[in-house]
Amino acid sequence: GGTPGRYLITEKMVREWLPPRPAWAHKGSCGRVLVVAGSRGMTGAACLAALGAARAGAGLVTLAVPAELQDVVAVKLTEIMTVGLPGTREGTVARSARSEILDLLERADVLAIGPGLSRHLETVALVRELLPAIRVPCVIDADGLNALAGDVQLLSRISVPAVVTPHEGEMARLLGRPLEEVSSRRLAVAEEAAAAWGVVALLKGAATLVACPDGSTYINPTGNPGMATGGSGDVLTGVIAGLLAQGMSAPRAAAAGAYLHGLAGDMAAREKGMRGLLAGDILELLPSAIAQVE
Ligand code: NPW
Ligand code: AMP
Ligand code: MG
Repeated sequence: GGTPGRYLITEKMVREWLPPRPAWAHKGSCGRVLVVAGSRGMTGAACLAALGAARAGAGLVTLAVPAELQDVVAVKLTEIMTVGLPGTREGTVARSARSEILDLLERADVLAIGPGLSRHLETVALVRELLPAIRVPCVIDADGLNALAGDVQLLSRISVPAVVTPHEGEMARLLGRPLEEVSSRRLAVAEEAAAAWGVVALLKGAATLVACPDGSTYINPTGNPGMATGGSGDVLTGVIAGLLAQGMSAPRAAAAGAYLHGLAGDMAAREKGMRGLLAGDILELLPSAIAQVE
């Protein structure tokens, strides 16, 4: 109860929100994540998102990529299952992958979609046709969001809890507004988006904002400029999906995900320095970040 407000995310909050891992847990009970991501040239984004979900504690993670890329990602990923989807000549997910993805979602608890998908017209059509049909909570990022630019009302038609994770450039594209407007009005932009679309709107950057449809907003204190490196957002997408899969609500999964991702980035920066930090280092330190909070 109470009126919604603005809150700094604290370690104590995240500790209280993290779902217990009962002694009788098994991989099926810890949540199954389906990641739809990647295209020729952007397989890394897909791998980082899938591993982010696994590192956040999801029981089972399946990565679906264009079929021509399945072997590539399978070689890189030991713990993640992989699926090949119908692809285009350009190596992106084809429009005709919709029914196969919906079939895969029958055996998943959460969908994460977008990292590295590209802005190919067929892939854009796929995303637009898929989202209104999904029946599990989802995280939409990167090219999954770019696909909605010009038809952002599609977000209001999603009938399940959803988290969108734009950086400022993606938010500007989604809204069809200048980048400067987003950068100078971050809080208002995130809060208006959450209210208008009925989704959790996580606006990335220094002090990531997590605006919720009920009007409350969480502000993340963790993270550092070393995280301004390719792939770090793709890891975050996976982390939030992994937390959703373990039964957290969309606002809490987004806020705790931002906090833990930033804390792992801070630990990585302490170890390696900010300049040489890689997205993979954030992944590697996620378990330590979670252990510190728990
Ligand atoms: P500029 O350049 O500063 O004028 P894009 P992307 C603007 C995949 N990746 N943070 C910026 O303006 C992703 O998953 C694959 C960031 C520019 O116009 C996506 O699918 C990797 N940008 C795809 O690449 C590793 C900001 O926004 C635009 C900004 C494209 O994603 C890398 C950049 O956005 C990457 O994750 C801000 N705070 N503020 C892989 N290894 O496979 C303004 N901008 O064009 O959507 O590019 O984010 O790289
Ligand atoms: P993306 O642009 O999608 O790769 O996402 C970048 C990730 O790194 C987001 O989680 C950002 O919040 C984080 N990040 C980037 N730059 C900074 C910064 N200067 N301070 C804190 N976090 C940052
Ligand atoms: Mg990104």
